[in-house]
Amino acid sequence: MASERSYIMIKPDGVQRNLVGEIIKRFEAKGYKLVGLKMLMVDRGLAEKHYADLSSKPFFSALVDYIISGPVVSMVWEGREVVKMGRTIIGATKPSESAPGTIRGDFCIEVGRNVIHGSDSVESANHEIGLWFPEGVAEYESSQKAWIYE
Ligand code: RTP
Repeated sequence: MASERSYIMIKPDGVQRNLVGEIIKRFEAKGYKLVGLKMLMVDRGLAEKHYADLSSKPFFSALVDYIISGPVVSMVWEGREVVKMGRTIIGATKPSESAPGTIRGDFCIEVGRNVIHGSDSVESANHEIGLWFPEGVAEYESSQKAWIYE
């Protein structure tokens, strides 16, 4: 059975602020396996689909403008409970509430520039991976597995 997967995206501010390596390092060091990675300029339609659940929010159009304002780094990470633990690594949505040691707690100040996205459930992860990686992700065995899991 395939391990759990999460869709993780470094938003345009994270790319512009040179946080790509730092963010990848944190997921790698935890023990997760990178199975999808690409940089792209997001078109408005894809950004609107990704955030469709928030379309009635007052900040929706600013959010879409932000996501399409520069390149993003789209990733799929795999591993046990990666959705829940990925959200823990990322920290609370509002940087003012995200703990030090989390990505948002360490690297940002405003909710509208919060550096990174992570799927909030296994169902939304599967949906988002289909949306962002229609070509599929890499299937391979990691040599580290026996050193990460019992
Ligand atoms: P994300 O989807 O980006 O991982 O964020 P999230 O689940 O932690 O939070 P969600 O409520 O889904 O919000 C999505 C993104 O919308 C922006 N936002 N702005 N101005 C505001 O009050 C506000 N609230 C949310 C943030 O970029 C948030 O990550």
